[in-house]
This record gives sequence, structure tokens and C-alpha cells, in this order.
Amino acid sequence: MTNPSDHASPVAPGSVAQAGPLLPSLQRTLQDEYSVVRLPDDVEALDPEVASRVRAVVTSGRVGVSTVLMAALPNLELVANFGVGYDTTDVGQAAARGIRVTNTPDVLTDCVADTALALMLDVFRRFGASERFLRDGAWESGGFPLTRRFSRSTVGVLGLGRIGQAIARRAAAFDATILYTTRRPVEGVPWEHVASAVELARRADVLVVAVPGGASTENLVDAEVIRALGPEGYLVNIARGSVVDEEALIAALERDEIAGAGLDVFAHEPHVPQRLMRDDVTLLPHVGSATHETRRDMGDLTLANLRAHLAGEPLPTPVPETSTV
Ligand code: NAP
Ligand code: 8YV
Repeated sequence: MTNPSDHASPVAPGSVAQAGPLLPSLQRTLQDEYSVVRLPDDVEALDPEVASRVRAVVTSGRVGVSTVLMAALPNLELVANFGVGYDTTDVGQAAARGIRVTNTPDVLTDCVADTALALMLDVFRRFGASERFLRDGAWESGGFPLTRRFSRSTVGVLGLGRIGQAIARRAAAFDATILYTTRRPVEGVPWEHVASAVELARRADVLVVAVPGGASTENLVDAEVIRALGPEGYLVNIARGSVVDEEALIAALERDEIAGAGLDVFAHEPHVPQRLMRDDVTLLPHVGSATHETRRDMGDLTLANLRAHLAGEPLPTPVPETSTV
């Protein structure tokens, strides 16, 4: 059991701020140890006096520290992001101003990969749809239609980083053939690198998206990639909604150009288009890392980064863009 006073830092009141909602246990610790200041959602409403005292902002991947918010915090030194994805934080501005950004890699990898497997199994086998069929009483009138075998399928992993590799290892246990696409082939893995997302989709039974969000991957999975999956192919996205052209996906589903999709993330969360509420689509409300154990570990790592920064110690998990700051 950690005693908050073990970490007591001589930080001035108002130094640590919070942007957006946080895990309640993390918020309580921030309150107890630093009397954390909650920043207003509307940057216009931020009192310049309050803003000038802020040295560190704790936020989540869903909210982040935007270009405008960062610009309004003249003495900001650290953004501690709860989540591995930090596409909502302006890392370019952070690097230019010498602001450090941290995230929570590795601790969530297993849960997110588990979620990807659950989505893949569900879209192939339609367990969710078959359970709805049973609950609706339809079984009395006949069996559920046959589905598709996931074991021994070909799984195309788009982005073979921490999470992509954990997905590939799990799918390999189902005797799947694993193919992957990254900008640079990954050394030391037993799986075939495929040069482009279109080629990957063409060769795979299911394309599972595990790249970071942000400008460099926006709509990487576009109409051409989706169509390349073909009428027997599935799309699974546990990365960010911004990576997939959602309109193109809906159009492909409506024209039966692909077989179905499993989605944990969406373009405009928490809004999910009504047209995606289809029987051949499995939808989850961004729960990839949402277990007690993993969220606790993410909270601990977020705090460890904040405490290290305030104590002048090396950061446990700085993001690459600001790691030399
Ligand atoms: P990571 O270790 O940094 O892996 C990212 C992978 O994507 C790398 O293999 C990278 O390889 C590849 N990549 C990047 N840009 C690419 C591009 N344009 N084309 C092809 N490949 C590209 O990150 P991670 O820890 O696995 O996390 C991945 C993402 O998952 C996070 O950024 C976050 O957005 C998402 N996520 C979602 C949830 C959820 O709840 N659903 C939870 C956690 C994370 P190259 O650099 O060689 O291209
Ligand atoms: C979190 C995530 O749900 O780590 C990420 O990138 O998407 C998830 O683990 C999110 O960051 C919390 O806001």
C-alpha cells in the first residue's frame, strides 16, 4: 500500500492540473497529493492567473492537451497522458517548447489484444448475434445460420507494435496465418511483412488495425483498402476511429462488399452512426483497456511519470517525440 506522503513533492498550489475526466482513483490521488486544478473544457474560460501556475497536466487519450490549450499554458512542463495513444495532444508544439509528454505503453497491451481477438471471433462466429437470436426466442423456430471458421484463417495485422504483436501471437495460437504491414519491417518476428495496406487486405480474411491515430494515419484504411478485403473479408479496428474512413466502411457494408466489421473505436466517439448498427457489425464502446487491473496499472504509470517529473527524476515512459526534451 502506497502512502501518499511518501511521494509528497514541494510543488506550489495550482501546479498540477487535470484536463477532462479521469479514472476516479487517479483523480482522488491527484486531489489528495496535489490539490489538482480542473481545467475548463472551454479554453476561453481559462483564467490566465490559473493557467500561469500550471506546470503539469494529467489527461486521458480521449481528451488530451490540444494546440489551443497548450498555447494557453505558458509554464507547462509535462503532459502525463493516461493511455498509450496520445493523438489528442499536440506533441509537435510540446517538442518545440520543451514540454515533456508521457503515456502508458505495455500495461494495457494484453487487454487490448484480448479485445481484438474477441472482436475477430465474434465477427467470424457471430456469437453476439446468435445470443440475441436465442434471447429473442427465435431458436424455437429453427437453428442459427452457419458462420465462418476463425481458426486457420489469414489475419492481416496493420501496425505490428506492442499491441499488434500481442494480437498476432494470440491469433497464431488459433493456427492462423499472420501477415502484417508496417512502414519498416519488424526484425525477429516469424510473420511475413506485406508492403501496403491494400495488399494486406487483399490477402487477409480479416484486417485488424493496430496503428496509432493522428494525422499520419488518418483514413489509412480507405475505400480501396476496405474493398480489397472482398465480400468474404472482415475489418476489425481497436486502434482509433480516425484510421478508418467510416463513411467508406458503411458504404462497403451496405453494398455487401465486405462480410462484416468489429469496432471498438469510432470517428466521433461517443457518437456511433445508426447505419453501423447492423447484425454483421460488432460494436464496443472503446473498452479495449477497460478492466480494473489494467486501468489501475495505467493510473499507477501515469502517476509514476508525474511524480518522476516533479522530483526531477528520469521519466518512466516518455513518448518518442519528446524523449530528448
Ligand atoms: P506501437 O507499439 O507504437 O505500435 C504502432 C505500430 O504501428 C508500429 O508497428 C508502427 O510501425 C505501426 N505504424 C505506425 N504508422 C504506420 C503506418 N502509417 N502504416 C503502417 N504501420 C504503421 O503502439 P501500440 O502500443 O501497439 O498501440 C497502438 C495504438 O492502439 C495506440 O496508439 C492507440 O491509438 C491504440 N489503442 C487503442 C486502445 C483501445 O482501447 N481500443 C487501447 C490502447 C491503444 P512503423 O513505425 O514501422 O510503421
Ligand atoms: C483508453 C486507449 O481507453 O490507451 C489508449 O490509447 O485508447 C485506451 O486505453 C484511453 O486512452 C483512455 O482515455
